[in-house]
Amino acid sequence: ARSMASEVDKARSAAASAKSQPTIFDKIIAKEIPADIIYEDDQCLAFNDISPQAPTHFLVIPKRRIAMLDDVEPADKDILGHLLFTASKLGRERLGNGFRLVINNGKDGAQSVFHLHIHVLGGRQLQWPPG
Ligand code: IU
Repeated sequence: ARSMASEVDKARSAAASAKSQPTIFDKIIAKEIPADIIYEDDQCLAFNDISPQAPTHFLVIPKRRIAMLDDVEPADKDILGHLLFTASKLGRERLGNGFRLVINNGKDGAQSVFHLHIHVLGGRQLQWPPG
């Protein structure tokens, strides 16, 4: 039982340390690698997704890294509100027929980049439920 627990602890701490590493999105924020940036302010950045899943597909991310929804705290409420507001504003400006916001969280949510991001998708009729 003790060694099982320690394997579980190791897996947990590996996951935690992966989550604590900067991602490619930090390099995009720092303009160290190029991205097709469509909006920027002091708190957030929006750029077109490199692998679009709809005619319009961009991401809205906080400049201060939050890895995932699992990690959000009461102190993050302002930035969470700002991200949702900004995604909505850009969505209604660019996608007059409607759009979808998505945040993937963790393994079952199919999250691949551990820097919180809101997907904004539109430009075609989206289906429900998602895959
Ligand atoms: P996810 O929610 O973590 O599954 O989505 C990550 C998204 O980031 C995904 O849609 C990628 O195509 C996108 N992306 C990107 O736009 N630029 C990059 O350099 C990388 C991922 I890495």
